[in-house]
Amino acid sequence: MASKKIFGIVLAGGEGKRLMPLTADRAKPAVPFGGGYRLIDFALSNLINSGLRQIVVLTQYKSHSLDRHVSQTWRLDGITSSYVASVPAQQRLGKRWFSGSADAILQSLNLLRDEKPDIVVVVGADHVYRMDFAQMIDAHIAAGAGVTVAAIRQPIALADQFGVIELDKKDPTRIAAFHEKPKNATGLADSPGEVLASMGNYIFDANILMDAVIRDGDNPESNHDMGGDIVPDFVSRGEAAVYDLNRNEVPGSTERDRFYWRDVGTIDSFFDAHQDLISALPIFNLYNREWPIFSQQLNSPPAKFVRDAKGNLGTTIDSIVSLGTLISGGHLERSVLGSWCVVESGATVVDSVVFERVHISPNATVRRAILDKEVVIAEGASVGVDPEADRARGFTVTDSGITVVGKGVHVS
Ligand code: ADQ
Repeated sequence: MASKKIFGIVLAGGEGKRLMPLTADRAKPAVPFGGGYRLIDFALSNLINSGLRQIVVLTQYKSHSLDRHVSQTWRLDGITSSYVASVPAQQRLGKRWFSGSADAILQSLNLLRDEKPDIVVVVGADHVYRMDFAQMIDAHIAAGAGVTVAAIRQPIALADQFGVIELDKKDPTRIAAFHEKPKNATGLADSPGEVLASMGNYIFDANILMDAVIRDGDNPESNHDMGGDIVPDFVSRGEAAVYDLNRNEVPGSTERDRFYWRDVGTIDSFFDAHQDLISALPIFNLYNREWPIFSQQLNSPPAKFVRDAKGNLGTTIDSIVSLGTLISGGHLERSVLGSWCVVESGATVVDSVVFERVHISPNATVRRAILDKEVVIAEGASVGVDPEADRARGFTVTDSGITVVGKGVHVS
């Protein structure tokens, strides 16, 4: 990889409908995660830690908070040619927005023509994981394929959310068939309960990618989607290689989180991924200093845990608490709290994900809930205790019983 010029494209225009109401007025890659992060920070940290220094983030849907986050947080050194730039849809090819992820690249070809890279790394922005793309680039160069697709084994029950890869029997480094979100997937020969899923991360030689999206743009039958159209086209010509995440070695990874990768596209998977962060032996370790996950550096005081005014103790266990948050005589358990929250005397927050600037008043109860930013829970009120009552109040409640309270709502 050393002698090649590498360019990164982060596809960040997805709407994230299944994460509503968390995506009611922010793009999915801008959804807060793990207290102080946004989802896009994982993809960007991986690219930066892999040595990439020219990265664009293609945005479209409700991109204001995403643009602000990228421009405020991802400022690389101004005296080099390093950058992470957020590029909004600009209608460069007529009066239309991006009609799919491949169209987003087609409409941004000026960026590739300006930079003239040898290799382009195209990644999604919605996943929690660690990955060294330098190793994947080396594998791509060695394979000599048109595209290399990153892959990981996933439970067959999730096959309809992913591109499912069938390997060539003679040459298992090549992809023989690719089914985008199949209804009836076949399990792997050595593990019938699993499929090999595309991670939505691709490596292309730059000129091959440019030709592919231009050809795709001329095809009236195409949906202009990387996974649905571009990758299958390479596969049909025998030009797609696979890179299994289990070949990737990330410094500082633990046995538990070495191959961790989660698509947090639904409320349940978003909630579960938070639970993966908070146990004493986390399934995903945020404390790996050799492969840091970067995010916004808040100019805020540390979190503080105090007795309430009457001297009642609060307790906090198996939780993550972000800067600026104050726990005063409340009880916090198996929860993730964002910055500048307050949990008051006698309040209980258990199995929950709380975004920034949320106020939980005395004697309130929050259980199995996700509270978006600036939610206020009134004194003695409860959320997540009675799913039917929560639905009746207009909150989203998943089949598994997670209640989601949208931004700024006052719960009494
Ligand atoms: P999905 O994530 O369902 O599947 P898609 O909705 O196209 O596919 O999103 C892929 C990425 O592109 C996301 O990061 C999204 O934000 C972004 N994106 C979507 N539409 C966009 C647009 N118009 N402009 C810019 N960015 C856009 C994909 C692959 C599957 C693979 C899964 C892995 O298609 O094959 O298995 O990712 O999660």
